[in-house]
Amino acid sequence: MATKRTQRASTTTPDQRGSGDELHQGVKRGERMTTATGVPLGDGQNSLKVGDRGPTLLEDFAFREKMFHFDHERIPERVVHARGYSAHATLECLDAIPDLTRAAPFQRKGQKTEAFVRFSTVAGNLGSPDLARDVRGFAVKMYTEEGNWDLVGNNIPVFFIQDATKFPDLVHAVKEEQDRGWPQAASAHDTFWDFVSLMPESTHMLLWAMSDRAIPRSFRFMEGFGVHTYRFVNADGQDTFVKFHWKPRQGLQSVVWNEALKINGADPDFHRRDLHAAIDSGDLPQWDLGVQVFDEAFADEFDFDVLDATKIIPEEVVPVRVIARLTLDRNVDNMFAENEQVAFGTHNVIPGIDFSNDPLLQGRNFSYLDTQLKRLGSTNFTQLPVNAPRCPVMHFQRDGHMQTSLQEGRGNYEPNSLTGDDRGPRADVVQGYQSVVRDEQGPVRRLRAESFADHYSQARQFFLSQTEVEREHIVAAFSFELGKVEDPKIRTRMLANLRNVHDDLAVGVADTLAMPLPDPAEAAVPTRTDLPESPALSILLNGPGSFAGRKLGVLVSNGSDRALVNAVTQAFEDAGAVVEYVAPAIGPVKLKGGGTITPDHAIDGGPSVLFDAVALLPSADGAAELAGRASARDFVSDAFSHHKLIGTGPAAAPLVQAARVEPDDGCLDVTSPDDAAAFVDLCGGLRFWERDVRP
Ligand code: HDE
Repeated sequence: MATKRTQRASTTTPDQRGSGDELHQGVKRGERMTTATGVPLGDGQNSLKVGDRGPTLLEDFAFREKMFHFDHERIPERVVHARGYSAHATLECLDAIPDLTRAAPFQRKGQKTEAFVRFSTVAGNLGSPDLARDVRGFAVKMYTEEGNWDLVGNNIPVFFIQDATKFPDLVHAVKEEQDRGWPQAASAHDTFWDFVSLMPESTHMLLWAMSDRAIPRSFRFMEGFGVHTYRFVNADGQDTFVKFHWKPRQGLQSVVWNEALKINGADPDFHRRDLHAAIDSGDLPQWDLGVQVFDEAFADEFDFDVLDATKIIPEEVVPVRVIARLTLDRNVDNMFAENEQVAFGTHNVIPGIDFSNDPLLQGRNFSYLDTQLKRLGSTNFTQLPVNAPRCPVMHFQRDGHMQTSLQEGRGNYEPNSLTGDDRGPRADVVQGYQSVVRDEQGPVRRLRAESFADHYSQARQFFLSQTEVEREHIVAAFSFELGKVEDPKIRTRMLANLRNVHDDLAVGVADTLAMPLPDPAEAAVPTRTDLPESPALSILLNGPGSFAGRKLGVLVSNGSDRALVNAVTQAFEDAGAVVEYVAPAIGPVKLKGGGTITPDHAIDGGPSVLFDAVALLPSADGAAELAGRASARDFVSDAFSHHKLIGTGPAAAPLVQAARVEPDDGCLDVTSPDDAAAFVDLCGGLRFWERDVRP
C-alpha cells in the first residue's frame, strides 16, 4: 500500500486548554455544559414544558438565552471582500534596511514578526464560490513591536479607478443588479461593463481582470501588491517612495476558465480547502516581501504619475528588492473569531511607514476604519484577539460598547499628573509616529490631474507582455464577459475602448462576438506604442518549473497494479506533490499484487478539475466499466481540454477512446514503475499548452 497522507494537526478548544482546572465539586472545566453565565445545565436537550407535550414556559432561561444568542449570531458581511480565508503567519526579515525605514520588522536580519493574512474575492457574498473571475484581496496584518501595520493589498497591482469617490459606484456596478439580485460573484453583466466602458481609466485593470490572474489555481500561487505608492521613513526623518510586492515562492499558476466554471460546481471551497490542507500538511506557503524604492527625482521623470493607482512601475525599470519572507504557519481555529472579526485598514501604519498623496489611498484611509464600526458594532474592535496589538497599548480612549479592558485609576486625560509619575503618560516626540514633514499647496478644487490622463498605454504594455496563450485567454475572457452583456451599445463602447489598447485584442473580441469593429474611442492622450514588454507581468513566464505543491489525481479500480500505483505515488510525493485517488466507488479498492487503497473520491465527486495532472491507472475491467460512465469520460476529456498532463496506464486505452481523446505529447504512457519519474518531470511543466483546444 502506498505511503502517503498527512495527519491533521490536533486543535485545542479554549475549554480544553484549561481542562486541568478543577472546578466546584470535583467537576473539571469543559466537562459539563453550562449557560453563558456559567450555570451548570441539567438538561440540554429538552425545553421546559407543562406536561408531556407543552406548551413551553417563558421561565426556561436556558432555552431563552440559547435562542437569544443564536438569533444574533450574524454580523453584516464585508461590503466588499466578504468571502475570504485566513491563516496565521510569521514575517522574517532577510535584509535589514534601517537606512530606508525605521519600520520595526526591518531593523535586524532574522527578526520575526507575527502576522495574520486574509485572502478574499471582492464581489461575491460570503457564500459565493471561490473560483469566480475576480480580483483577490491579499491583506496582511503585522503585529510589530511598534503597533499593528496592515498592508491591505490585492493580487493585481493596479485598480479600476483613480479617485476614491468612484468606489461606491464601482462596487454597485459589479455587485448583483439591484432590480433582480443577480449575478452573484460575477462581473459578466450589463451594469459592470456599462460602468467600466464609461470609465476608460479602468482599462488597464480590466486587462488584468480578464487575464488568468483573476482565476488563480490557489491563493498559494498568486502574487500580492500594495498597489499604492507609500513612503518609507528612516530614523532621521528622511523619506523615499516605496511600492510593496509579495512574490510566492511556490511560483505563479492559474486555472483555465472552463475549468474554473467546473471547479465552482465540484468544490466551491476550492481555494480555502487548498490553503488549509497545505498548512495542515506542513507544506507551508511562503512569499518574499519585495520593495521597489524610488525617490522624488525618479517620480518626476517616470512616464506615469506614481500617485495614479491605475499604473505600475515595471520591475524591469525599478527592480524588486527582497527584504523579508512571509510564512503561513498556522490555520485559523475559529472562522468567525479570526476570519470574520479581523479588521484591516490602510490607516494602520507604524513609525517608518507613511502615505503618499495617491487619492485612492487617501480615501481608503477613511473607509476602512469607518466600515469596521458598521461590521463589528463597536469602536472597541481593536481589543478582539485577532486585532489586538501584541505590544503595550496606552491611551485615554474610554468606554464604548463591549469595552473589555479594565481601565483603572483617575487619570483619563492627557496631560494628567495622577497616573504614573507626576507627568503621566505622554506622546513620545522622539520615538513616536511622526508624519513626514512636507509642503503641500495649491488651489482647492475638484480636478483630475493631467498626469493621470493616459488610460491605455500600460494596458497595451500588459497585453504585449503576455505569452500567446495568455493573450488568447484575455481575448476569450473579454468575449465571454461581453457576451453576457445584453445591451449592444455597452459592448460596442467597450470594443471602441479596446481599440486603443491593441487591435489583436479588439479584433479578436469583435470576431468572437460576431460584432462589427467600431472606431476607436476618443482618448485623452494617444496610446504609447514604445513601452517595452515586461516579462514579469506574465504568469506562464513565472511558473514554478516543478510539480511541488501541486496535486495529482490517480484513477484506480479493483485490479489496478499495486507496484505501478505505488511507484507513481512515491515519485510524486518525493517531488513535494499531493496524490489523491479516484475510484468508481468510495469503498476500498483491491489492488492486483495485494493490498487495498481507500479512495479519496468516488468518480462522480472527484472530477479532474480538482487536480493539476491525472494518471489513468485502472485495470482492464475497471477501464471498461469506467468507459461507460459519463463522469469518468469527463474526467479524461476535461483533463485533456484543460491542457493537463495525463499519464496513461497499461489498461487506460478504452477509457481514453470513450472520452474521444487523441493522445498527444502531453500524454505519457505510464505502464511500468520505471515510467513514474519521467511523468513527474513532464508534470513540472504544469500544462501542455501546445495542445490545440480553444479556450
Ligand atoms: Fe478595499 N475595502 N477599498 N481595496 N479592500 C475593503 O474594508 C475601499 C481597494 C482591499 O480581508 C473594506 O474591512 C475603498 C484597493 C482588501 O478584511 C472597505 C477603496 C485595494 C480588502 C474598502 C478600496 C483594496 C478590502 C470592506 C477605493 C488593493 C479586504 C471591508 C478607494 C490595494 C480586507 C473592509 C479583509 C476591504 C474600501 C480599493 C484591498 C469598504 C474606499 C485599491 C484586500 O473599507
